Amino acid sequence: MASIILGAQWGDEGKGKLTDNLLATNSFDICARAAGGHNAGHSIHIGTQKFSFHLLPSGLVSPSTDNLIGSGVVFNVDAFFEELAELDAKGVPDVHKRIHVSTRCHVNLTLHAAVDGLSEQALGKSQIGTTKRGIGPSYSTKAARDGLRIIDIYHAEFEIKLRMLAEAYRARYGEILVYDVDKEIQKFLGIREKLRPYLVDAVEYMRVAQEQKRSILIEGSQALMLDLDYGSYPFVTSSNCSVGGCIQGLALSPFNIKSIIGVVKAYTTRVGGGPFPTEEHEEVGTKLQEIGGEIGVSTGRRRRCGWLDLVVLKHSAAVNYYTTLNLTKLDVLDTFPTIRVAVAYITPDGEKITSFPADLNFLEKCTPEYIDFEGWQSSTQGLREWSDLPSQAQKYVELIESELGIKIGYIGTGKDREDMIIR
Ligand code: 2SA
Ligand code: GDP
Ligand code: MG
Repeated sequence: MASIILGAQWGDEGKGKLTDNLLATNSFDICARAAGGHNAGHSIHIGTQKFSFHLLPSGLVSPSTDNLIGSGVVFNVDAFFEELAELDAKGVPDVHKRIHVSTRCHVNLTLHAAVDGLSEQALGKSQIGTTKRGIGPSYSTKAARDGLRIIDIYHAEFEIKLRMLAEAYRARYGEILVYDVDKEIQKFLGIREKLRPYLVDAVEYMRVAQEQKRSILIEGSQALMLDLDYGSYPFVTSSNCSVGGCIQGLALSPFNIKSIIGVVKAYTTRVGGGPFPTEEHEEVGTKLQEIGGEIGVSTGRRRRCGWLDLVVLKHSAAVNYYTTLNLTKLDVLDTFPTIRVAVAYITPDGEKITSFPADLNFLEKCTPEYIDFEGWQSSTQGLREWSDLPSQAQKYVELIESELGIKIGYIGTGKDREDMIIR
């Protein structure tokens, strides 16, 4: 059976920490990534050790867990070997034996990253604010059927297809595209035998795993509001980071889903451009950013910060059907005298709406309606028991629970693996 961890807002809710916590407390057989690529940044703190996962599943920190990079992921070979080397250096056992990669993954090329940079430049002020890791162009070439899968690296056509792809982009961008196709071809020729031992037919891997009733933890990357179909398009990533993307990217039987855990930060952040109705530009935003340490794990960018938005969360729950939630970073709100929560948006006609509009021009004209919640103003840092939480903090948790109609089963009170209240 599978448990799925999904980001419920705009990412960086603390999916890595929950993955690690669940692996430590429930010992899953397999941890799998279904979509996205090395744009993800999942942080894990175990005592004094810190890990940042980008392409690899966080399950590698758990010595008894097997790990899969599923077919829906776009695969960067340099990131793969760099991250494995980092884990080796940190003394994590048997990482090379415990990671498997689907041969159906599309290859994320240096070419894609170069194109990502140029297409962002061309957008000027309306930039998406991508991680510039070539994720969008990788999924574009995949959808256009020009892409190269890992399995293609082992065939002579790889070189021909890569040259064709490079020529097509050269025709579009001309000399401003800085890219050496020969160098990339040589890199793949040099690395393909090194990569071979990690490759699997992931359809067969998942079929057998499910037939044998192995326990699977799926680590979502990015988040629902960055989902290609249901996020704040076009300010999204190019994969389906919703529950559907997990089924698709891993050939997971929907009948084997045991739980879908939505990870919700106690306030809201987003990195990159795009709408953010509850964003705080002044003192509150800065305070959340500083106390929350809101810095991008992959790019080092400052994250934009604001209050919790229940309209976003209701939209998120309506797509992902969370069975339970993990509210994270509650401790970051400890010193705020007043905590605001958006419960609706007011349209230009004065109408109240509680669903997230598809039309971003219309959304821009809406203003959030808040309730002001009295803060608890005492430390929740590192608390592990529900009964130890100040009663106002309990009420904050219960408010979110009752508004969404979903149980909050896990509450994060610090960055360490153990800083978690389980209810
Ligand atoms: P991309 O690179 O094409 O996927 O970017 C498109 C949008 O998706 C956002 N995005 C992210 N948002 C939050 N966290 C992500 N991972 C890193 C982290 C990000 C970082 O954990 O901090 O280090 O900056 C992530 N990856 C993609 C991105 O900001 C664009 O809005
Ligand atoms: P992910 O992409 O969803 O895995 O999240 P990131 O790792 O990008 O960002 C979450 C940040 O918050 C990381 O620095 C975590 O160590 C930290 N974090 C996670 N949960 C908590 C929590 O409950 N409290 C605090 N203070 N930090 C947390
Ligand atoms: Mg992150």
